[in-house]
Amino acid sequence: MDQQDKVKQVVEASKSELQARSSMTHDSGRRSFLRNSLAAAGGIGAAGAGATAAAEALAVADSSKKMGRPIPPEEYGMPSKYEARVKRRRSDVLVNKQNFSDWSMTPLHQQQGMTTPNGLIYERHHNGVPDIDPDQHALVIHGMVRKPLKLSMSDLMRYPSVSKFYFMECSGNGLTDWLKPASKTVQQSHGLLCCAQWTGVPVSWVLDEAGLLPEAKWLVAEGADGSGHLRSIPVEKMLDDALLVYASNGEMLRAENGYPLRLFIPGWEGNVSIKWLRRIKAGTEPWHVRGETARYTDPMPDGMWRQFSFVMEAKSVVTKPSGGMNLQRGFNEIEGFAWSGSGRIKAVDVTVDGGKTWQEARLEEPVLDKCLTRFRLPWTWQGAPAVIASRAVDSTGYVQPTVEDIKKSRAITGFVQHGNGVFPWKVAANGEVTNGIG
Ligand SMILES: Nc1nc2c(c(=O)[nH]1)N[C@H]1C(S)=C(S)[C@@H](COP(=O)(O)O)O[C@H]1N2
Ligand SMILES: [Mo]
Repeated sequence: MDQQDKVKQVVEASKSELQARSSMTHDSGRRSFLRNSLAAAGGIGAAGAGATAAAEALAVADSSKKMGRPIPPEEYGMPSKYEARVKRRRSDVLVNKQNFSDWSMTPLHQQQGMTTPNGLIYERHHNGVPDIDPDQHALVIHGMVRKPLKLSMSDLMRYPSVSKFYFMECSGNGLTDWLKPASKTVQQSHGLLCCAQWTGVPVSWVLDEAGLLPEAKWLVAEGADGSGHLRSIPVEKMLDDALLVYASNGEMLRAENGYPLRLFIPGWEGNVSIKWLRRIKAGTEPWHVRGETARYTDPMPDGMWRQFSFVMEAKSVVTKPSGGMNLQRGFNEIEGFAWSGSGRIKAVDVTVDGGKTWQEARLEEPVLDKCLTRFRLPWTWQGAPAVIASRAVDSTGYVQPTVEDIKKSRAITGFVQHGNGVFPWKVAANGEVTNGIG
């Protein structure tokens, strides 16, 4: 028997095994759903290619006929050159005249799994990325404490550490797409969002050492960048779960994410997670800095502006299919992310008919507190126009609102913060997927 015949034999054998398996009756619900919808759709793999084409595909590959690239003495591994299109991108909706106060977005539709690779974590800087030598950097704890502290990076790294998975979202995420479509892709509409495993020292340990006075009710944290970005944070939250973070996803922070040290405030708007952290001062009142008066405030219907809207409330978005994709008829898995700054994701409902009917999606483990949670729903698209959206419910019972719901309690004027409305994607009969807001 020559090579070709052997290959054909293997292909035939695996085909009949597949047939036998698909006629088994004890399949789980999900498997049989997949089997039925794949059968209805004529399968996914090289539809109708047949044994000859399959056998050709199994001929000895060119890559098997030569030596591979050897391991260099040392290197930092990079993604395959074929993945070069996976990049974070600056907004093309709001084009800045300068790029010091700017942002870039995470390609959520290309993120696999739960964590965002370090090179794809969105960026938001008020004055560019400073270059900070960790050997020169120090964190000062002062104000209403018994013993002010000055901690070098090596001091901080002598503390025991903790590693936690959390999402981080900019309160401006989605600000261009409140009322009418502006963004073409989910990267641009929702990409001021990431999830990582953050490593560092609980703020409470350091405050304990400094001897925080009982009268201290607020702390202000300041960055060492050109914007001198600072925010006031209540003591309660700082003692609860705030972290002094020096690493993400197993390595030291990237310069753009706060190297060598950032504050990390789980579940709260990204702008309180001060990067390039240089000091924390304790006092009795918030400081009412520019970022708490002129910025990061929300207009209310009575003409007043709400301050200190810290929590990122439950939100979700479908990432597949999403804007810019072309849907193929037959089996498709609807996929997306849900997250809540108030706790865990309890459920995600998905609609394919613009909200007339909803189906509960499957949540992928692990489902963690204040963390991105992936949801999935198998779907067969028959070719009719569809409007797809998701709606998250969190462990407090809070249900992700529609933009119409939000309008009842907030004044929606131009670019507002904290937009967590249900977000639709439109699927046209030709499979084109576009932004369906408004
Ligand atoms: N020092 C400093 N900290 C900062 C900022 C900044 O400009 N300077 N931007 C804030 C904002 S608005 C957000 S959303 C997050 C973004 O963090 P990232 O760039 O690591 O994604 O950092 C926050 N911390
Ligand atoms: Mo932000």
